[in-house]
Amino acid sequence: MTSLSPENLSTLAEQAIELPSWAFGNSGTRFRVFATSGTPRDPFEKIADAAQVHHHTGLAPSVALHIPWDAVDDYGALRRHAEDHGVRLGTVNSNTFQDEDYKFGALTHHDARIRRKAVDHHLACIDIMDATGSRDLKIWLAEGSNYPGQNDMRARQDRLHDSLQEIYARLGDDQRLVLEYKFFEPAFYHTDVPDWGTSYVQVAALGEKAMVCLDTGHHAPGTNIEFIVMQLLRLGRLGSFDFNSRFYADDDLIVGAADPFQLFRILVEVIRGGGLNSPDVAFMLDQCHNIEDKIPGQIRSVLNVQEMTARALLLDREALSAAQAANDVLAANALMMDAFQTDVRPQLAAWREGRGLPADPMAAYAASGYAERIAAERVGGAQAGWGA
Ligand code: PSV
Ligand code: MN
Repeated sequence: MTSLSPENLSTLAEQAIELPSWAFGNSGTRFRVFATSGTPRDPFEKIADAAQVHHHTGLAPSVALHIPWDAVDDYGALRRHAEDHGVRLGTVNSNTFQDEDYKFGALTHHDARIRRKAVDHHLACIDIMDATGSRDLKIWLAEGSNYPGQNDMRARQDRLHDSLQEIYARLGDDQRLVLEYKFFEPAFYHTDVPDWGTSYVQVAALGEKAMVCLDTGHHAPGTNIEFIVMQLLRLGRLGSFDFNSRFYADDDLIVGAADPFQLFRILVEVIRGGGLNSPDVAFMLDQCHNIEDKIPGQIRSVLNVQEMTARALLLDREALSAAQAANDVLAANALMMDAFQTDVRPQLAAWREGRGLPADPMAAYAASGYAERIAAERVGGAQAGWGA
């Protein structure tokens, strides 16, 4: 059986996956949000929970914030709190989808007052990034229309460009803007940033510090996502991943759970394009845990990414190039499948132990007593939820 080389293992040792603060709050569907005992009541408790994931896996050294869900009076204190827990604050996500004013758009709105408010929100997010030491501002827009004729789609692209330009101009030298696309929802007829091409066109018009964010859940069924990964890496504009799984729409399920082979294929292209452990490409999760426990859900997620990265590293690229050059279709495909079908879990468990981490992070967390402790301690107050 093929095994991971020392070089593969040192690559894996560098891997870092950012966690979303909102994964630790309650979430659900439009039918029901189920509360869980021990759910954080504020951003400080969310970060303490995220630190548990890093503690047991060594894979998740940073936590993304969502503003205003994670708004606090003192961001310096939040930063120190994260550092005290062995993690740091990462990407700041803006939010222009939960305010009455944004019913018909935010950065694209035809009303200059509303556009101003939306741009100002992003400038305030950059102020927060200055205080938290965050590098990336992630923008996902809930903008579009439901009915043909409702909007002037062309004018909205122009206004989007103007708004983004103003936000971009405020970025510091070491800061970036990543623009996320999504093909539908909450608008259903047209979406202002529906696909990687539109996101690419918009960020390319801004400058080098603007990149595309690829959320794996934001494509139509059957989309070849690894092709998009290849193309964005080729263009030097793949800024970040929001990893998750989908069966139907934007399900936000555990990455690698629905289709591990797709995750493997994506990671093969990431490695091929030089995007693994590259400062240009941030690995993040964008998930919610509606029915499963949240901290173990996040532990499972980062382990899934690690396992599929390990399998992708096993791909014999020299043999693959030779098979491709010889038009040996079946040999080329067999090489992909050999790597994908290799169970790396025993080797990763032993390697983890050798680095002072638990062989089985899921079991280690379960045995730690943390879940029982937060359930007992976090009594009273309002539990955080997706949207608060
Ligand atoms: C909404 O679709 C969404 O899931 C986007 O993917 C964002 O990244 C996330 O919410 C947080 O705003
Ligand atoms: Mn996302």
